[in-house]
Amino acid sequence: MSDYQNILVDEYEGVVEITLNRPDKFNALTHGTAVEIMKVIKSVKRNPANRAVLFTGAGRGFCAGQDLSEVSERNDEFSFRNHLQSSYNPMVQAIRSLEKPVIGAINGAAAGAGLGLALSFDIRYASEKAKFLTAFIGIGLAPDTGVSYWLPRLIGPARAAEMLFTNERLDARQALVVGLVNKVFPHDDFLQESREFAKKLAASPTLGIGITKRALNKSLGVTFDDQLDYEAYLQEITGHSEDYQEGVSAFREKRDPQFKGQ
Ligand code: LHQ
Repeated sequence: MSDYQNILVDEYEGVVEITLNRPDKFNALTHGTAVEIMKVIKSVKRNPANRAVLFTGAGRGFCAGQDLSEVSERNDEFSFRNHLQSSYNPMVQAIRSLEKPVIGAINGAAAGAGLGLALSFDIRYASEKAKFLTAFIGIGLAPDTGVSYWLPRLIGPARAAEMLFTNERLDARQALVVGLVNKVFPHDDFLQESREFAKKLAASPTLGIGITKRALNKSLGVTFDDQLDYEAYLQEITGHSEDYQEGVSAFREKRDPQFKGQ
């Protein structure tokens, strides 16, 4: 997985690390970046050796959203709808539906569609230098890239409205308090902490995590009773997995389990 123009891709111990790599533009998004991210996610989906994904950004920013130097060059025929439906929507859909853990190591500002990208991850670790802003209203836009879906679910509708209406910036500590990020670390430590966490997840029962992700995704739009049925259906899958056999054997034999992800 090399030869990308907008991202760097590294692999270690079951983890695929994707670094947004346009640091002079705070890793602002383009169609090309979205296409490259989708290619990597597709490849991760197919490769059983890839058992976790870690996203981060090069330089001072995580991702400043749409590259505004790119859109300003477009003419009146430019369709926002088509752009979103061909770029950022399938990108965050691919991440969300990937049945493997996706972690964000948020190094700096996450804004606009870059916030949407960050919110599509399962878990976010942040540097003390991270900051979070919706940015859309700052240029007269409404939210896109899933921000109006995840933000109220993560921080509540009134807090989401405040961030969206006012373009308020949350620093990493504030983001932790409201539930936008899972953990905050000093900047010098946060990437290593995020990598260790990704490696730990990559050595976990990947099938079980994938099915868990499927259950969590489903829970966002169904009743309690329907979710109970869905859980029972899904447990039929994990209950016949190799990792379940290994987990129970290891428990009985009082040893650490060796999960293969199957
Ligand atoms: C940038 C950007 C950027 C290019 C910083 N583009 N260069 C979807 C579909 C179609 C169209 C429109 O939009 C969308 C969805 C969206 O994502 S809308 C939201 C677009 N994003 C923004 O409005 C965010 C704009 N940026 C900012 O608010 C700030 O730059 C943040 C808060 C990200 C960082 O602030 P600072 O730490 O003060 O850094 P800075 O402002 O000095 O920026 C650093 C450099 O990055 C600077 O370049 P320069 O050459 O002057 O050093 C910026 O021009 C560049 N940059 N965002 N989106």
